[in-house]
Amino acid sequence: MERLIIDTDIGTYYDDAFAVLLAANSPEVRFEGVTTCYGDTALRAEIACKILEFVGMPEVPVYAGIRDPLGEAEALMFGFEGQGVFDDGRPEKQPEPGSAVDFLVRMVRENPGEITICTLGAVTNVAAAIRQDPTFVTNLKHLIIMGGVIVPVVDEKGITRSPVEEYNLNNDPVAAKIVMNSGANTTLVPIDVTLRVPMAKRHIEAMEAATSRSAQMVSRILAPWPEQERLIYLSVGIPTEFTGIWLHDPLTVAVAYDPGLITSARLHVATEYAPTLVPRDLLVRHDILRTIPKKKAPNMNVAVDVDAERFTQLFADRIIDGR
Ligand SMILES: [Ca+2]
Repeated sequence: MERLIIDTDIGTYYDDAFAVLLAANSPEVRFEGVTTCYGDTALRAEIACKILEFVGMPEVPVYAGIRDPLGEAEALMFGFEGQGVFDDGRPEKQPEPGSAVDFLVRMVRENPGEITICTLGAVTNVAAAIRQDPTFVTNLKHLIIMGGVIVPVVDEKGITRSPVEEYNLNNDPVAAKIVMNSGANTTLVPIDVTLRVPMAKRHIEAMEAATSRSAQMVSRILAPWPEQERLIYLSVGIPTEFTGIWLHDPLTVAVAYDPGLITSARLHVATEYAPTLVPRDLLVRHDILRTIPKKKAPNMNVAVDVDAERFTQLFADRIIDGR
């Protein structure tokens, strides 16, 4: 059993909620807790509470984490966080009192070599835990980070689908540097790999027709997304007829207990600001934190490929047949 904590910016995109639902429906996982990061972490914690309560797992503790990035960057909220989740009311379940960072530190210290943390947003909480406890890194079993870009994805029309910047790490570059340089047993699941796991239409339709509570929640959350995603793409200048429903965060959780889903390479990955040509902005930017492999002794496992068919089927099956 993988003893798992999910650290998440749940609410902004749909996939964090799907990742929590996947963990809740994975018998391989002992679900130890959820911590929230980035921006309105109290709202995010309430969203996590609602989802856990909805599927009958109110015993999983939820802690609101650090709101602001460690550097000077301000956290951004899109304004549609929680859409669909609260359709039938707010949860009775409340977040635990106390800080997410103290929870992470306590769990890892009291259970050396036992705890896996999946980060699905800015890594602010984990960076703070590393700073707070010098034994955190060695006591942590496994840190799995959804973040970064190793090989930018260019589609058949020549449009860069995964620019060289990636949302999670760029939302707190200071924390990203601390975590990536920490020496923790790390697996990086970069967005160029997670962009290979869109949900198939047949899977979406099967979930919409399913009756499990998890499938009902997935359908509720998903409802506004095809149009919302299109508008987001347009707002950053990427014209597209169809955007996928991406399972970035669920894949990251599944890797915790089924590492054979990905092909990984041992690489040294550094984070740095490097001058970056961003065609859509028609300028070179110097404020984008990049994840760049170096010819140095490897410091982490990096996902370089994924068995997309097996993973998307696993996800759909777990949601449809689950609680
Ligand atoms: Ca996320």
